[in-house]
Amino acid sequence: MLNLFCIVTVLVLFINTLKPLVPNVDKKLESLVIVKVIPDQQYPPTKGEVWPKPQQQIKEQTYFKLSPSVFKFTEKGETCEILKNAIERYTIVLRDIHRIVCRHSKKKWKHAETRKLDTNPDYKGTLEELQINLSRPCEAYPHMDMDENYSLNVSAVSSLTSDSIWGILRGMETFAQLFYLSNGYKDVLINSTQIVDFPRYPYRGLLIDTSRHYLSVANILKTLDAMEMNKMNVLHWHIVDDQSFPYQSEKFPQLSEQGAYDPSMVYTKANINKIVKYARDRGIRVLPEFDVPGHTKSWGAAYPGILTQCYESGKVVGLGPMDPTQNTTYKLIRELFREVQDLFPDKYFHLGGDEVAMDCWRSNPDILNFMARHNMTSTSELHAYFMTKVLPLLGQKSKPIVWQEVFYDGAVLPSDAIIQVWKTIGPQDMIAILSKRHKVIYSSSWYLDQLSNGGDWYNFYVFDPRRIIDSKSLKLEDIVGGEACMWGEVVDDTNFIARVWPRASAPAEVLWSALNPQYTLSNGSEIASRLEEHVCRMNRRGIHAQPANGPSVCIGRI
Ligand code: CP6
Repeated sequence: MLNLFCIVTVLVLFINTLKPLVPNVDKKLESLVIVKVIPDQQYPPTKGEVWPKPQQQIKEQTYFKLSPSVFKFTEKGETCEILKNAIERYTIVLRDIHRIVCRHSKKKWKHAETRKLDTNPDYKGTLEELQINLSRPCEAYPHMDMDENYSLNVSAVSSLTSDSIWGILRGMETFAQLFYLSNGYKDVLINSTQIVDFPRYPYRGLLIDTSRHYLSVANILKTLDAMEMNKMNVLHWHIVDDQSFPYQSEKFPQLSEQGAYDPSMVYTKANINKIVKYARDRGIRVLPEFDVPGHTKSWGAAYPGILTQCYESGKVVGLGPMDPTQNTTYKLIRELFREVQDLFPDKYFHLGGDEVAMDCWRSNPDILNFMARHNMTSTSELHAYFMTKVLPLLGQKSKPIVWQEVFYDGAVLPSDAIIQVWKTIGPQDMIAILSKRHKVIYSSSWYLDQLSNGGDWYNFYVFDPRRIIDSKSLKLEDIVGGEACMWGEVVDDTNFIARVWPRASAPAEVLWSALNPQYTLSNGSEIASRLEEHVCRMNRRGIHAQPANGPSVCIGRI
């Protein structure tokens, strides 16, 4: 009896010691548990781990050596220009990894190291081939419902299989990430591996803002390279805003002539075509945003008449949001959007609708008069009126995406309109929108313009938008994904890439990979170590991502 009592007591005491390891949190807020990664600590990089982590992966001890003169990609199924371009690209990636080896092999201890590798029982020889089995013809452009599933089997003759070119692209990136440097940077190795992989969310976006600061075309292309490495698939291009109008319109050339920062700081039709094609080759959609009616001051450089005059003590003091009472406003929007729709093949068009300076509307006697004539009692109703008139201007060619204010102010939204949530970290806005059967893109947790101390990626890793909603009646698949937002106030060509990467890699993994069952100290450091490798890998491919954690070294940066 006493014995049993002792056992129970010891058991209870033991369970109590376990408790602090398993944080006791409200089910709904479970995903807000902070990943405990200590800033400034050193995390040893992993070797050949994939970011974002594949859904299912078996990795064996046996491995092969890469020799670029032996290895080849072979097309066994359908092929197309996108695939041919990808093979060319990844051939260069593998050659560049191998160049690091060539530099180190000149050192005099080369032979001893090589002998050691060749006699290791786990060493299975040289990697010969990756067979690419694409079973269906390529699609012309990536889209919301694109299939990104693939399976990958690495052995001497490896194979990559997918029904879709987009799955093949994701699998080729995974394949490239499985290689690692070994034996004192003298060999490039890859382990026998089987992977079955697919994304958790269909929409995995990055917002860039080219109005607050101009970003060069080269930097945007570099961003697309980085997105491909992180399996992100939507570049949300917030192209114009209050500060500048860099979009060069053929129908309305004055918009950028008057509204761009400089005649050189514009995006021409040729620039945009190049960006769209470069993105398509990487399975990335380019979603244009022309934010209306707020954030539009730069339109007024050429067309002051479409903006509202703001009053103070009876005097006009400046220009505010678009003037919803003028027919010319809607005419210009319609004509401009037609042109933009022809340039961007994506089926979606972002209309903005955020942060309208309604105090300016309220200060203007003509606006107040218009509201009175239309029985409107608040400027939110005027915002709804404006958006309700603008939404149909898109016609059949594109479906709208809008910021959450458009939903809350009560615009008449088509059922296929997607709402982007940015204001609250937590489920309440998503629940309100899902209840009205709209799809949602979540971005509140992923404001890359907000800095915290050191490598702050773990602040972005803590939140899964579907996980916090605790309701059986809502359709969680309607949360189509999320977006990391790099607002441009304090980033330009000098710091953009390093500010975004690897911080955006955190939402990229949350949106791709299987739900992380429990964020604890131990797997927090597992994530940190994988990210450490990923940052070095990005640098080796010419993306100058900033350090992820603490002190570290990356050999082979280009
Ligand atoms: N610009 C535009 C911005 C922001 C938004 N729209 C913004 C607001 C608050 C924060 C960060 C960015 N700079 N056009 C809101 C979607 Cl914290």
